[in-house]
Amino acid sequence: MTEKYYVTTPIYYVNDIPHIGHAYTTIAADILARFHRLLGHDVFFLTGTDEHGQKVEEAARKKNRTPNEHADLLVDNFRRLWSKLDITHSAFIRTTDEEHVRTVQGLLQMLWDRGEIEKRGWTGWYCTPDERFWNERDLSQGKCPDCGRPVEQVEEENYFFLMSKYQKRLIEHIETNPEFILPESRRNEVLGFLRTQELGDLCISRPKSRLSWGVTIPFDENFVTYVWFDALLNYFSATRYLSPNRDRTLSGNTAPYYAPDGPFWWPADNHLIGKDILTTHAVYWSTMLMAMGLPLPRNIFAHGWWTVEGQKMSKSLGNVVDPNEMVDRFGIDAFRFFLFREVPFGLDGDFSIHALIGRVNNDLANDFGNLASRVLNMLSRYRDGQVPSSGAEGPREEEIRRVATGLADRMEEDLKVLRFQKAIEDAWELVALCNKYIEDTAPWKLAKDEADRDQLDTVLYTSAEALRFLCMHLNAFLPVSTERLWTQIGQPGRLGEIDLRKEAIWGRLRPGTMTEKGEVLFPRIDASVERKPMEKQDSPTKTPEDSTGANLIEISDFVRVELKTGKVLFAERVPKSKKLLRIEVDTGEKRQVVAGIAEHYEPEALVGKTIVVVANLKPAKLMGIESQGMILAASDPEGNLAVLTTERPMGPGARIR
Ligand code: ME8
Repeated sequence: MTEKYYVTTPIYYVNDIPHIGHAYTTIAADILARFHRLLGHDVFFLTGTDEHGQKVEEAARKKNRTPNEHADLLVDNFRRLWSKLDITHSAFIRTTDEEHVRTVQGLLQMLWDRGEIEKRGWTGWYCTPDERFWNERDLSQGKCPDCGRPVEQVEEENYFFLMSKYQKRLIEHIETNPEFILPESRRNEVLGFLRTQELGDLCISRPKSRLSWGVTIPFDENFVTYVWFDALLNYFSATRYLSPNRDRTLSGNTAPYYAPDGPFWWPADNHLIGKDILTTHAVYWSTMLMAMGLPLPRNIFAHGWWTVEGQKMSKSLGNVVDPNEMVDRFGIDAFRFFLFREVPFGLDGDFSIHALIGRVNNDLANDFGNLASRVLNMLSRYRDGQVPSSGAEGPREEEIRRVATGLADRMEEDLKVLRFQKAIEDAWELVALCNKYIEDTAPWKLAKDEADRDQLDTVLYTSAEALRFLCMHLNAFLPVSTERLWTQIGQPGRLGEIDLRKEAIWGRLRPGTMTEKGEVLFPRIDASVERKPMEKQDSPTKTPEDSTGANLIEISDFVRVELKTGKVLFAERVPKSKKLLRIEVDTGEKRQVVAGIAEHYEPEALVGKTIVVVANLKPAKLMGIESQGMILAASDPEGNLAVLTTERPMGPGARIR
């Protein structure tokens, strides 16, 4: 029987505009899905959107839409992005799907009938943005312990899933299944929490008087289901109506949606999530499955978070990385490759255009791309594009063959525990080996002497066969360029559809195969003409090449300058100076600044104004007076000068970006 492989991403809040974080998890799942398909496994790759709950309800209300209309409009942001990134998901689930809603209700009814759910009165605290309840003791200085935002007190009757009784079993499961939660640091984190704190029961309902946008509780229509309880069930419900129906037992399945024996696809092999939602998956979801009598997933992997040039990504900072833009500028493969080559999966990473360009130019253009174009050029020049039969092989060729044929096993081992970076490095060992091989054997010299014809054939065959191996093994990471290279080296059909185990046999490259030089696989990016990162485009038609490239700084250079608003408290002329004023200013803290504006401003005229101060300038002495910062002013060629102020009243100490 064919091995099955079921991988999931979180279902993303439909409200969000997709960003690099969403793309990261989804591309990770795509790499795994593609790799498993090449290994001949039956793959179910699920992604989708989380559409119920307060956030969607509120956002829809603000736009004068029903929550349904709102979700229908926004879901396409995700669908379009996945198509643009060439994501190969098998299904896209929406929690508003009728089948999902029925599954949730079926399972709730089953848990209620089994006594796994209880109704209780409850007083506690609620964090609206996080949609989570907290007990008094959970709060951190009276605020939400997770996000730090204010919480509101609530008193109401609700339904509770009796999660606490599974605490011991969950600890045992994590202890006996070392790969259940990865990476290990996250596993230890969950274990630490479970061993030291008492697990409470989980409130899984919301009264409709407070929230109506959700799945109605089947045994009490005054309540809807807590959005997380509904959302987590997607991983199971999808197997009932969205999975590839690969065997008859599934397509002919008439069992009720909540049938506890589970279909072929359950349990999932990898639930990929960000570290922010580990507790909901490792604890809520696992105990829910225990109560339902379903097996637990093989693995939950919590990856790290991306910051952008050292800063948290946020709308207010305007530094949100839009994957659409990255693909437009650099292409699918460069973006994918950077994300998984740069940072080990599981750790936090920092995104910058500078680093991305570095990776593309070094690893893709210099290493892999250069190897490909060298080999194709030599085949064209010395053998009219035809792959020759290999001559005698020596130790060098044997080494390449050994590394190439061991690659599938090594990469499979790496990807079992989601070591994407290591898998890429494994393939790069072959890239580096081949580049060195070409340097050492110098085919351009061999080509000069007919007596070396056999040896040249060996070098050409070995390098071309190695390219074929690289295409196959890197396809999951670089789907677009390897597919192209596959055609360039004369291979028939689609690379993405091969059976890796059958094809990864050394010598299957047929002598006589016609190759074509084609275009450069990974053109180098000229960093000097690339736009400043995260810079907003002035007009949609403006291209990076429009910029002169002169005098550009990176955003990372700019953000090092701390600009703040400052309220002028006092100003006076500096004795014996025509130009300088000493100004006392409140920038959140009091400081003095010496500024060369005395010819343009009377000191009194400045008092009370809100000006702009460079707040992190090293102090310097001017005419013996220490200046703790600098005031921004505009000056023109006519010699006019105007101190910058804010367009609207602002308090002192506000950050300027
Ligand atoms: O939490 N770096 O949805 P969500 C890396 N609907 N990954 C990031 C990231 C960042 N800066 N920001 C977000 C939800 N992510 C729930 C999930 S599942 C049953 C319900 C990624 O839209 C990461 O995968 O907030 C994270 O877990 C996910 O986006 C959260 O997406």
